[in-house]
Order: sequence, then C-alpha cells, then structure tokens
Amino acid sequence: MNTLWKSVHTFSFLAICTANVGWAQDPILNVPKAEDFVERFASREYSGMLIVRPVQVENAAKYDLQPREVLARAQLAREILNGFDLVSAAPEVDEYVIRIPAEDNEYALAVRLMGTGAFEYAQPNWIVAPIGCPNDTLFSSQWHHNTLGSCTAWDYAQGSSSITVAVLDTGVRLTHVDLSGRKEGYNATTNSWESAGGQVNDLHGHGTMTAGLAAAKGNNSQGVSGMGWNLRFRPVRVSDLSSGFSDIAKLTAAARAAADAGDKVISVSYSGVGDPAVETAGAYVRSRGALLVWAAGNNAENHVGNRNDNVIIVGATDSANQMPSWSGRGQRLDFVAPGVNIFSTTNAGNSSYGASSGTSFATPLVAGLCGLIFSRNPGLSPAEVENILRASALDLGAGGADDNFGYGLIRAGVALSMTTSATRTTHWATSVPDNAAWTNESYAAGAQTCDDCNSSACQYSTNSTNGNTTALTAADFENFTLPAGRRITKVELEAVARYNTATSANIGIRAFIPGGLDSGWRTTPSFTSGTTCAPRAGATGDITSLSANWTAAMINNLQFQIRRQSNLSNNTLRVVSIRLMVTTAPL
Ligand SMILES: [Ca+2]
Ligand SMILES: [Ca+2]
Ligand SMILES: [Ca+2]
Repeated sequence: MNTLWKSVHTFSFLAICTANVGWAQDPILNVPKAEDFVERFASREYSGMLIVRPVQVENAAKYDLQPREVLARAQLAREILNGFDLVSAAPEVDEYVIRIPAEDNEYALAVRLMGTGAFEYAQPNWIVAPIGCPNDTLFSSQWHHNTLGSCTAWDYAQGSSSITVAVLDTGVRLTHVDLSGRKEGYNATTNSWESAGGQVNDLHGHGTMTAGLAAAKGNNSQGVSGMGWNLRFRPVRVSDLSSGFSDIAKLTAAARAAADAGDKVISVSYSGVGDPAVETAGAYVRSRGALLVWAAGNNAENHVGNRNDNVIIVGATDSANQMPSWSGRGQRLDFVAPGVNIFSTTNAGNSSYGASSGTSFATPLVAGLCGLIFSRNPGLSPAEVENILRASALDLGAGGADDNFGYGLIRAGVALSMTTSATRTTHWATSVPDNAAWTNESYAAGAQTCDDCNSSACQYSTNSTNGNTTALTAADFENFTLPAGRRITKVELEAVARYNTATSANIGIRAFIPGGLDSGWRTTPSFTSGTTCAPRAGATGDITSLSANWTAAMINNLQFQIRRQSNLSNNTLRVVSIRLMVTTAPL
C-alpha cells in the first residue's frame, strides 16, 4: 500500500462521514450490493481488478448536481486513481481498470471508492466465458450456423453498426421484428432514396429472406440470427414487379450506388454473374473499398474464366458439404456456402420464418461474413478481406481451388480467428487547448474547463455562424506515438459544446490541413438544447477517407473549426472539449 493510497483511504472515510450528513440523497453514493460481488464458477470469476469510471460532467443533470461540483469530484477521482496500479485505460469513455492491492479485496475496495462520491461505478473486471450461441428461438433450425462455426465467429464480432451490407433484391419486409437494423433504402428502378419516396417494401419475398441471412438481429430472443447480428443492412430494391425480375444494367447501377453510399459489402442473389458488365461493376465497387458478392445461379451454370477477378461468386452446398446438382460452378467460382433448406426471415408476417434453397441464400451468408471481418477491422482492403476468406475456407472436392467448390466452404469461426482487431487510440484534449487562438476568445488564460454555460468565461465564438479557427498541435493532445508495425486507418475529430438558451440547434465541425486535406463541414443532427446547460456531443468527422497515407506528423498539423449550423440567432456556442481519435491497424 503506497502513501498516496493511505491518504486516499483517510479521505474516503471523511467523504463517507460527509455523505452520511450532507449527501444522503446523492445518487452517486450507491453503496455496492454484496450480492453483485458474488463469484460464479465458470461464469464470472474475480480477476484481481476493478473497472471504475469517474463521475461524468455530462451526467450532471442525471446526478442532480451542478456541473462544477461534478468536475471537482472527477478531479478527486483522478487523484485517487493515481494511487493505483493502472492496468488499462479507455479514455474515450473515461473508464479505467485498476489492480486490487494484495491486502485488499474487490468488494471492500469498491465500497470505499464509491463512498467518495467521485465514481459512477466500480465493478469487478469479471473473468467471463463466451456466451456461446445466441438465444434466438429458431436458431436450431439454422443448420448453416453450425457448419460455418458462427458461434465462434461471434466471440470475435457480431457486426459493427458502422458497417453496412447492401442487399440488392426484391425489397424487404420493413416491419419484420428481426430486421430492424437497417439503413435508408434505395429503389433502383426509380433511382430514388427512401427519403425521396423510393419504395423498398418486399413485392416478392425473396429479399426478406436474403436480408435476414446477412443481418437479422441475433440474440434478441426472437426468430433467427443473421450472419452479422449487429451489421446494418441497406435494402436496395431492384425490381418493381411481383415476379422480382430485374436486369443487369439496373443491378450494376444499384451496386455502384450502394458503394458510393459507403456500403462495404454488396450482396446480389440474382443470375447474370457471367456477364462482363458484372465484372466492370465489381471493379468499380472495389475501387470504393467495398466487395461485390454475387450468386453463382441455380441452373448448374458453368462460369468460365478466372476466379481471381473483382466479383466474389458463391455456389451452394448442403448439410453434408456436397454440391447440389443445380448449383452454379466453374473456373470463376470463388466459394461455396450452405444453400439447401436455409432458414431465415420471410415476408408472410412480422414474425414469420421459413426455409428455402438456392445460391441466393448462400450469397448473403458470404456477404455477412465479409461484413463481420470488416467490423473487426474497418481498415482492411477488399482484397485483404477476400484473402481471409480464402485462407480460412475448408477445401472440398479436388485438392486446392476447384470448379465445384472454388476455394472451398467459407468458415466464419476460422475466418474471424484470423483477424486482428483494429486498435482505437484516443488522442485527445480533455478541454479546449490553452493556446487555442479562437476569434473573439474571451475566456481567461488557463481557465480550460467550461462547467457553467451561463458564464462568459468559457465563450469561444461569436453569434456569427462563421467558424472560428484554431490550430491544434501535438502539444494540445496527449502524446500520440504510432506503434511499430501499425498504420493509421481512421482519424476522427469530435467536439463537445453547449449552448445557453437555444431551443434547437446543431453543431458543425471541420478538420483540415491548410492547402491539403479537408473534411468539409460535418454536422450533428439537430437537437433540442433547452436551457439546462447540459453539454451536447458535437459532430464527429472522419477525415481519413481523404487520404490513405496518414502519418502521425500529419495529425500534428491539423486545424480545426467549429460553428453553429442553425437556429442559434443570438445564442452562444461554448466548446468544452475536442477529441481526436486515431484508429490503427497492422501494416
Ligand atoms: Ca433474432
Ligand atoms: Ca472472384
Ligand atoms: Ca477443393
């Protein structure tokens, strides 16, 4: 036990005494319940560590405390944490893992920490077991997940909400209970987005099945599990006919539109993959950082050519890993996936499910797996994702790649085990930098925290909607060192600001290097500010997509602007923090 801890220990008891007198209603002073600290063998066991989170200024209203009071407590929390062996830190969420001193124990330490009123929570860093397969009621009907090793894959990733699989099909049942995680739809026959009247409801039923295989909600105690439970999917309706018929020009245009919209995987369960126009679309999609996955067809088509092209072509297998007689095949076939009696969401009702067969149903499984791999590391290139599919596939039939199975049967669990997670490093200023040269800056030097939105002491901008500019330099942020063997894949800036009396507003931020990269203005959704002074999360802008070659030095030359976008005629914008987040991946 070190000296600082002793002083904290003393302080803790003082705080508890104070609490008993004056903080009786203090919602932060939750004494941990002993039953929440009981170990359960093989389910949750002690690790000798606690996860703690200091009180958060943005939760001041929830605590029913003044922001100034919360800031003082957060500062106290940091002083207390300095007395511990810090195992890891997640500054982007202000959460820390500390080692419990040998003479202490989980519960006693948590009680003391919570007694200071400086922490939002202190909980054991439980050793937990994988949750295994999801609780969806019809999961056992989906034989393909067992074959694919999906439950193992889901230990690594269940799909990121920032990765979208576009499902080019007959539309989707918009009200299905298992198909909630979707992005705005697009109608490729009228070339219109849903917000502009584009119809994407399912006219046929095919699209509701394929969408569910890629991305139905998993582990929600209902129905089935998509390959990526938490992926977003975009319904792109490519037919306005009840027959579902489309044409190649419509399909390829839809694929390009989805790639242009930022979708990472595009799944097409239609015939026609042999056409040269499909390869042209595949090359375009890849140039946008995405993958085009297309069904091999159900008429035993023989796809001649070279499988090392720009389209991933998918054939079918049954539950014995055999190729059904009808599956498309040939030199261009890339992979096979389960395609016989595949159970998914159906268009008959909002809780309807059923099985069908075809390469149509193998294809969204491959698309969903690509989405899971991208979720694990969004910095991967399309070729890198395809290489993981190849390296993890189960070789079937003749040794090596062959015309009946391509590189083999996809294996989700093996594929995900071959991925390396992207590392998100928060490299941030917890308050507006000291040397920020804002126009009309009126705060006192050194007064970096703006805990009172009614005070002009932390006013950074005028009533103009023009942005004020400041240069951010390395000194403004915590030290950022690019780890050896890694590259920068994403750079995001986020501003947190508050207004005093606006009724409804949004914030714009922009990051740029003069004469070089420029994110343009990124805007928050409009929000109601009210008069509570509560801080509002500002816009986040990803500026990486402008350059594939970010370096640590470039980060240090960033400049930054913030502005009020609308509805703030005479109200004041006050910036309380700017965060720069850097995501890295292996070289
Ligand atoms: Ca489900
Ligand atoms: Ca190919
Ligand atoms: Ca083979």
